[in-house]
Amino acid sequence: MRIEQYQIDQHNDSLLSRHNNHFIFAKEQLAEQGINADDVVKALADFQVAIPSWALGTGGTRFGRFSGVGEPRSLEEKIEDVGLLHALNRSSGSISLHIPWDIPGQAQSIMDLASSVNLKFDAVNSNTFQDQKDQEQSYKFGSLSHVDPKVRKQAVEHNIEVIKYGKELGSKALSIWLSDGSCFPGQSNFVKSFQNTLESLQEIYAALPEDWKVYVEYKAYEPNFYSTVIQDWGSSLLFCQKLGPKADVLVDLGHHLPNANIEQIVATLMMEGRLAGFHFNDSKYGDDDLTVGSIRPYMLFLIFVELVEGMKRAGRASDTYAWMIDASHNVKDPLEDLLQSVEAILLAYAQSLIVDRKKLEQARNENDVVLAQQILQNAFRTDVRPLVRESMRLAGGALDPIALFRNLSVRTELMNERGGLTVATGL
Ligand SMILES: [Mn+2]
Repeated sequence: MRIEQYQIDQHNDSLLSRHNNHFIFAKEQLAEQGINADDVVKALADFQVAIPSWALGTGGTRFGRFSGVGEPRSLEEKIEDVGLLHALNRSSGSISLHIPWDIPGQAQSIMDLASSVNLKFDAVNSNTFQDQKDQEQSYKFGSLSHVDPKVRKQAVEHNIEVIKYGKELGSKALSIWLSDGSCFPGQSNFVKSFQNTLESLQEIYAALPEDWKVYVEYKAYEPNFYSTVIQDWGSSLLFCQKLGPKADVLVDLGHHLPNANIEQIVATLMMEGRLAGFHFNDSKYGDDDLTVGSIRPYMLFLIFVELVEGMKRAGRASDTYAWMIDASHNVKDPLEDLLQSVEAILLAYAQSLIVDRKKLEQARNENDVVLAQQILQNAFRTDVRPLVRESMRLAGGALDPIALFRNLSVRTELMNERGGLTVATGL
């Protein structure tokens, strides 16, 4: 299924006068504070969030999985789905593949299909957290950190193969999340695990093409519950520093211990020039992988405050970082959920762009704690939804993507095309 531009235009026409009123009001409000709303709208249009191939189907839990209908059955259908999202919001212009769940058969035809719906290929993700059919060595007790060099070799070769697939599609980065660790005290030697992992990563690093990066993602716990080899940003940074300039740290919002100050982690990584990008999601307890902004929107905003400041300081544009949604759950239509997530990201970004940084710095220098807090909260409490809508509209997207998704009965169409009993590949 494709969404045609005239369908989006018709939808926008029906909402335009109401939207214009809201936008003009927001614009005037911001102008009173010396902020040009059009600059914010422009920045929003440039902010693209990659969609991972594994978020297009209904996720599961340890206890069960309730499949949705019309889920993508192949890589081609996953590309089609992300194409639908991007047509609606113009902010989801790339897809991140997971190997071996999404091995591209014919690279050229996959690339043609992607460019026909205006998509690029984001980072490619390797998988050594589960065994594949007919795999010689098992990852039950680890992969890149394994005590047996044969297992490590297999895991290294897998990552190099993932780079090969990514190269064919024009990706520029390999993303590694390692589930290696131990479940019980005594099970593994922390130092040897680290050293084995470093050696394995060095071999992968050596296979990176000239203009590629490797993103090293950390996670505090799960699936291992006693120790994880790359457990926190410090470990991740240490690996990256030992590997070299092509390695940067990837922050996944759900991969921290409870109450971690993630915005401070972001600030530190950006100060060191080692932030690769972000995996956005939200959580109440652990790695819940819920819709971005659904639980802690203020934290998301505070993270964006640091991201914007870090980008400014480094003189880097937003498209030089890797922004991706990494979420998966059981109870929503995955495409509607992704539209909500992208919107939440853009809202937090817009709010962080309207923070009065000069005044904030002044308040900090004068130890005016009340004013500093107020400056941030003023921005957070500003309704920036009209700005996000305006940016989507100007880029050719819909003023209300979820409403249009429903009006066009996209899911029913997909069910008619693909059937009711589909299960997205890899999940
Ligand atoms: Mn992640």
